[in-house]
Amino acid sequence: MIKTDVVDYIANELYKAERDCYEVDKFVDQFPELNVELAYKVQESLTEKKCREENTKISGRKLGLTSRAKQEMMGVHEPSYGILLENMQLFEGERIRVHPFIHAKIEPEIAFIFDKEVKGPSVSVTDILEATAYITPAVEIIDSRYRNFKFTLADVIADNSSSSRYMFGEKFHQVDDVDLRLMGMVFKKNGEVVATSAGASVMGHPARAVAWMANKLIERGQSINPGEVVLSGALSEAFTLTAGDHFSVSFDGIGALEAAFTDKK
Ligand code: OOG
Ligand code: MG
Repeated sequence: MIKTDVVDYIANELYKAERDCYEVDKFVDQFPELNVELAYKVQESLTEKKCREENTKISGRKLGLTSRAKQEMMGVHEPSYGILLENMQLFEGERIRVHPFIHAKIEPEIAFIFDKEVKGPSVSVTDILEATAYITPAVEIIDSRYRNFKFTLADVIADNSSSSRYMFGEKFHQVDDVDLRLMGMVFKKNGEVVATSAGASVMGHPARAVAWMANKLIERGQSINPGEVVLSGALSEAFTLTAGDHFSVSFDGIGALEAAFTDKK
């Protein structure tokens, strides 16, 4: 197959796996040419297909594998990024149906909401903080399309960094109100503390992860746009979720967010 065919083939396989809720084998074995660069092309093709088929549009971006906890859990030691679409957003208070998921997990994150454009290639932590309108607690539901949630860096990038759904708090906070590095985090599952962390778990400073992404995006001619939301990447490992589960993430100084799951249709 020629390269553009490989890109479209993989994008299509991943699209169908998500739509029809089944696992696929990772693609690096079948396509040894699948490197990081080609994988971002697959991600773009997949995004275009979803926007077209699902009549939705880009609402922001997400970082992945930005904390040691996540890198060790997944055995992938470099960060990645992905796209968030409008139809992936969930709102606090709604019960989240588990039916569309293959084998979803949930993770605690920080959402940055931008009111200015951020364009690489020399974006710093300060640039990110200056362009941020608000920060707020967030959770991401990830749902790798790969068998047993196992992948290489290129595979996970092609699969839009495992993204599935996201939710962020409706109470917004100024970045100056907190020290993002020292900001403590407590993650609870069904009332029990399952993880604790602090902002610095994400690349030393959560805004550093966002700056890293902005500097990568420009290689593809892209930037963070005003109005977009960016998820920092999880501050702890991710947790399996099933119907009936209830999760809460609380951050020092910026409040909490809750997510409850149901098997009701
Ligand atoms: C890849 C996506 C990781 C995060 O926050 O670290 C991610 C995965 O673990 O499936 O979203
Ligand atoms: Mg995540």
